[in-house]
Amino acid sequence: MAESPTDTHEQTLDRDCRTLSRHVLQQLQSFDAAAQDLSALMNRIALAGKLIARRLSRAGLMEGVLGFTGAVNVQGEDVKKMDLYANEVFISVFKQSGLVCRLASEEMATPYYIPENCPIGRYTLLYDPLDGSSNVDINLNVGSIFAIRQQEGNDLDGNAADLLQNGHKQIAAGYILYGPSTMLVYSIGKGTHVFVLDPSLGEFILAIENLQMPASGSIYSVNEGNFWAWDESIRNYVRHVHRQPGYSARYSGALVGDIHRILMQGGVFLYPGTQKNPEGKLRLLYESAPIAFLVEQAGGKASNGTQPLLDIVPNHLHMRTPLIIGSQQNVELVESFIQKADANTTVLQV
Ligand code: FDP
Repeated sequence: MAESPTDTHEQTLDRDCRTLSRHVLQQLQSFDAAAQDLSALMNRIALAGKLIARRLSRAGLMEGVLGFTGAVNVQGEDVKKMDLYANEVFISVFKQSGLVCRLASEEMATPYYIPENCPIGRYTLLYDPLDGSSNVDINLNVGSIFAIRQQEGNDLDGNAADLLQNGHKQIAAGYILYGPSTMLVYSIGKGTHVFVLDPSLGEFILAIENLQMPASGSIYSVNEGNFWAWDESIRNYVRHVHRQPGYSARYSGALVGDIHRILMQGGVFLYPGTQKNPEGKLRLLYESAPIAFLVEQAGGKASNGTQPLLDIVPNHLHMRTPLIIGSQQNVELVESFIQKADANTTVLQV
């Protein structure tokens, strides 16, 4: 961050030392082994973010970085070379760390086990290595999303069944936004905090502590290309918004970018179900639950339209869910349209 003329040396130094790993320890107010582990875990995630940011910043200059690999992932989506790279980066930074026994990612059908970590690594990292990858070839913002969960039991059959639990079980969650600057936003259940990568130091430095998002906002963020595939209740909500003065549509095609705007400025992001995909597109464990954790810690709200998002228990690792998330009042307004439609359906059925 730029030094202002009034900054004393001490202030500048103090600011430059507000690093991510130190912040985690301060939040936990402890230096015990569990606190050190969580701090080290966040530090590794930050390293993954720096490696991915570095590659993205030079992607247009290097051979073999952009475009598709030709493979299709477990989600049925074409894999980009950067998806693959980002996925491998997270695995590499956690090898020999002693911290994480398993990594579960949107890009892998089953979790990746790191046997040398397993006797002691009691955490699991869940992640979307490169969110919004349709933006990657055109140099627009993309992100990485992560959550940390405690491993329960020894997972001897390798099914990772203990991961099928609600979002309140997340110990930490966050995202890295690769934009004009690289930002890391995280929560360990003690508020939501924003860090900016200072490239001259190679460190994420605290920029906003205890971010509180506005209770309402004028942004609505949704892919309106799906308008005729949505349920009538969502169409009615969007018709309502069109008639209100002051709303603005903003949709970048990368969840992390759209959520970052809403966290900062308020409003609502929606990815509802469609006729073809009633559960929508976003993955509960790797995308929706971590983002919901952050947004709720910043005073916002997240739901699938009828149920708090963090209460949903997945029935398989790659489960998808509709997502309505953002400022509390905006989310409640969308929910009221869904409830109205549900009530009408019940009356018709009676
Ligand atoms: P992408 O498939 O490009 O990785 O994670 C899914 C996601 O992007 C989100 O980042 C984004 O909000 C959404 O899909 C965009 O989907 P649509 O193109 O269907 O709007």
